Amino acid sequence: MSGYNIKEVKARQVFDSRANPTVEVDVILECGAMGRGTVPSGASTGIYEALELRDGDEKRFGGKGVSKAIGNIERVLAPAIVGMDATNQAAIDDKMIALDGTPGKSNLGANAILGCSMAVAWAAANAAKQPLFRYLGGCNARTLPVPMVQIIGGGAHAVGSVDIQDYLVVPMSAGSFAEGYEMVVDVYNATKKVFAKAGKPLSTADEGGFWPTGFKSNEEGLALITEGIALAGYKPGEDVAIALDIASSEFYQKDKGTYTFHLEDREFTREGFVDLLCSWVDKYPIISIEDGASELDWEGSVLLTQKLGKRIQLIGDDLFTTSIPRVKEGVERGACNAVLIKMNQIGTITETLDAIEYTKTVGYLPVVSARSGETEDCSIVHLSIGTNAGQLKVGSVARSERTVKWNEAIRMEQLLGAQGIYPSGAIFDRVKR
Ligand code: 2PG
Ligand code: MG
Repeated sequence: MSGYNIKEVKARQVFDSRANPTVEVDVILECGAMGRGTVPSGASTGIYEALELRDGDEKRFGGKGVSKAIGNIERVLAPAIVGMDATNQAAIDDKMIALDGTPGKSNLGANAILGCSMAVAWAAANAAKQPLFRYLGGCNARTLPVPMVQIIGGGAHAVGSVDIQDYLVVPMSAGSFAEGYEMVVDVYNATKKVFAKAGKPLSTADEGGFWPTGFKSNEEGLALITEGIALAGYKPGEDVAIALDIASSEFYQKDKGTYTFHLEDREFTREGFVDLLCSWVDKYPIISIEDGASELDWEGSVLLTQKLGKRIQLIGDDLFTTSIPRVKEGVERGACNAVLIKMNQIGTITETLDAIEYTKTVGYLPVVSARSGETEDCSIVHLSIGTNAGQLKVGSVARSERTVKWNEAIRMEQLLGAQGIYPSGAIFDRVKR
């Protein structure tokens, strides 16, 4: 399309919310429109994720520099995509994938490729004077996501605390995104009071949730949040429910096939760990569990799905890594009923859109997600609305790299007005049979 051809690609090193360097790319079109993509970074990364290229030079940023990735953009990717039509996202992404030539983007780096891919999408949307969600999804892209919000952060996001990574809440009875968000903000503030009453310091973990200091067990967090929901004036389970990201790959003992809670000095067999999670679902208002079994333990995921898959949402994150072949394998084996969608696990916008499409086709629920290391980029909000995904997980309601996403969803809900759709807690009916 005239004026939509890429004129210039500029890459730079910026920093994420954990003070690590990351890749940022600007794409400028012939018409003068500009798009920017800033790449996030995980801490509990799955072994099947596309490669995040880091310099490895311990003297700078402990090896986490991104100058190689930026060099790859400047030397290889930019010259190849300059001149291409920015509205042909799939052709641009295919070209970058081909230039890399490896299944895991380990040659040029998924961070280098994704930065370009995101910037191209924003540039095309800006040139078309459309919000990114509408550019990506067309005129029927209008589903606001149900927010999944972290209240307590543990695991790799609060090292040395509890073993479980995310204790989150989900509004169930809200009529709009804005109302649902208000409810989880109430719960966050009420849980703050519960923490203060229990004499717990109010420090924050990597994603803005409370750092679980002085916890004696992993279960303690469930009790505190349930209390917080009630203190905020909501009915636990009916108005606001709990979601967990166990991130169990982090404490799975591959050689023995066991799960270890280091905090409690307890080791579980696969069956024992599944039983523990089932007992929590019986006792607490839990609506969703992510990575309840390790990325290496298909049998654990299948067993958990047999026991809970008709009652609650079971998400595969490290298990699926936004990869269609892995989701396919999960469907064939009967593992989980939902897929966490992270752009940088796969490395391009096109592959992310394909993964969401595939997830829907097989009847699983897509849950678009941020990473623990984030920036002011809000592409994922548009990705969730643009694909009518229905759910968005962004960490907590504190810290600007999180609120930049939630606030964008509030704005987009206002922009959509009466045409916006908000699925509310009914979205979970699709996994209950
Ligand atoms: C996850 C994410 C977000 P990370 O595991 O789902 O909580 O964490 O980005 O560290 O993988
Ligand atoms: Mg996870």
